[in-house]
Amino acid sequence: MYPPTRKDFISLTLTEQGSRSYNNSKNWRRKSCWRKWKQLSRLQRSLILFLLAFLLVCALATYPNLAEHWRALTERSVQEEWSAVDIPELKPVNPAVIPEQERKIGLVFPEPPPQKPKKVPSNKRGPPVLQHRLMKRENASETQVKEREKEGQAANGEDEGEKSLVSWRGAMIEPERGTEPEPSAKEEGAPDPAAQEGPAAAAHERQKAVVEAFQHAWKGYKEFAWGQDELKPISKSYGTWFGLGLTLVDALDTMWIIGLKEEFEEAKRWVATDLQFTKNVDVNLFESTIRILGGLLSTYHLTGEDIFLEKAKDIGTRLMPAFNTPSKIPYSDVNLGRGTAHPPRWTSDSTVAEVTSIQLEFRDLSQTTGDSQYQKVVDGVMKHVHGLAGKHDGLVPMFINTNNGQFSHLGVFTLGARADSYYEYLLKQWIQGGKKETELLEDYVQAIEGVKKHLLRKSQPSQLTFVGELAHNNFSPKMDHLVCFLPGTLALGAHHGVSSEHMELAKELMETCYQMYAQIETGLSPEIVHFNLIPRHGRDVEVKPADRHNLLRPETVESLFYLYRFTRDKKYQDWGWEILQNFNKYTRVSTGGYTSISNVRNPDNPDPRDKMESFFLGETLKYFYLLFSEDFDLINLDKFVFNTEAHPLPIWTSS
Ligand code: DMJ
Repeated sequence: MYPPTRKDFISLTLTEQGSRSYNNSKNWRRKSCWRKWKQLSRLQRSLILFLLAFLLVCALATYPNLAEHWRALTERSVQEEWSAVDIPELKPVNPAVIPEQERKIGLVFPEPPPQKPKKVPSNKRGPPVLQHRLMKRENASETQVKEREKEGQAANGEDEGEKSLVSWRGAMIEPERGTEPEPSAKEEGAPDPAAQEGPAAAAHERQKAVVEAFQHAWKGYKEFAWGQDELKPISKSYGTWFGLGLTLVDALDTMWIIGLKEEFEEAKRWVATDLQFTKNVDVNLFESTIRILGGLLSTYHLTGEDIFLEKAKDIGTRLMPAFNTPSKIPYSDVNLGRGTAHPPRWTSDSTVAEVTSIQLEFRDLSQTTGDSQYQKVVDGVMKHVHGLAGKHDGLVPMFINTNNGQFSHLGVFTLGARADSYYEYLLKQWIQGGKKETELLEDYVQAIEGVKKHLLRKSQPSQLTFVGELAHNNFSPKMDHLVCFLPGTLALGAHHGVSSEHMELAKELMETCYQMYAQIETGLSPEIVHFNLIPRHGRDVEVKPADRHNLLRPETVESLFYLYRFTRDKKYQDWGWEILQNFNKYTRVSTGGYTSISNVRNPDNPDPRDKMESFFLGETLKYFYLLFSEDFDLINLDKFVFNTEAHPLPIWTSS
């Protein structure tokens, strides 16, 4: 709200006469100065002239500092304006924020030193592919350690080229860390690294930017939320959901994959000593399965370190009471310490996506431990759902009753919240199990046919293919950002031989998901969009006020990763790069961490929400890193399948 306009003001009218007398007085002042100058002695005049000349020489000699100082002063005042309206500091780091001055003077950060080969420690286990991966990662880590040492020097002012802070839209910007200065965003006319140094080099630079982003996020977590569930980066505090160090556990395998060995080791120590599942605490079965159980299992498979399997087995066993229901469809909540489970207070329903997206993890736990009880309960759920009435050409409702085992709230179909990962896990279980469980594949293929028949439409004016929703036969052009997992899943299915048509649909939907970012003012997607169906009216993507938030979700980046892996079309990397830059512009908090925001449509005030979801480290940054990787063996998609929280689990080679 603007304050009411004040009406009391003074009016000044300069008449002809008035303006003439103003000119006269100016002339008079000039003449009187000259008279005074003439009245001075020669010595006095010489002294004054010498002094002026001296000041001029000093000013010229210190010109850059003065300019810098002046710029800092003016920009600080912009920043103060921001703090006056209570906007927290956001610190971009990507190309778009390289200080103009540094770009002009051609500040170049030194290249990383050549890597020294390092021996694989003998205590690491796992299949040869993992050992090979381990070796590569350790070599990379060494390079990164050296880079970090250099960064340390730079931070201590030992690097000559470093400049102190400048600001951008009220955000404090520090000198670049760990990456060479990147060019600015394209619209600002800066060159693209791809054009300068070739595609491979560009991808490498982009990966370094992801590692830097992770380190920045981790810095905030470590400082203000260590061992807690979620960082609140603005208030420099933390949020508690389950009290199980959710962010730390979710991020373990990301650190391993991107080569942050020191950070990984420190987190591992926390897992070994502080991660206890004996607490009297209610946890959500689905969330704790995909994030904690999935995170621990994948870290075990990547590292071969027993502590992760021990912890996985502990939590897996403690989650088992959820399946003690009349229908064997699990309750949503489990008390880990007490060994009791219950549905939400207001209903005996569970969410369909939740009860059908815990299978990869429980099945893997059985395969890895040799104890079949975990697989048995989740396979039972899938068998039951396979035979249920109430589906619509393979599409499932969003709720299922834990007493009678029937779908409830019939007639509403979405690929978004509450149903999304049901479809994802049909395909992925089939892949995980070595493509033998044909019922899973049949259900998946039928469901995609259902999507095509009932939910696909084209938007206006750009003819973007999107997935809407169906409520009692009424179509709604609403699409959650969550649905953007679908292009990646379709591409994965096509890669595994499901149907080449699926790849074509994947490409179309990928374009749509990208446009959900590109058509928005901040370049970041809202949580939900509504597509325009009316010709010659407005733009493709509409956003309702309640849907303008962005929670740092991964789905679009995830799909970009799959699409790049399978097509090798660089445009998917470029799209991802744009998105990463926009996360850095609008969600990065200077003191550490990234925050979800409330308004993607307002670049001047995206309205930070003060929460960094654990999936930002578990998924979003991991998929960014993999998207920019040219090493297609890094989490080989013929050997691993990602759970819905981006934790890679091995595909079974025999069963
Ligand atoms: C994650 O926890 C998982 O990807 C889940 O499947 C959906 N929601 C979040 C990310 O958006």
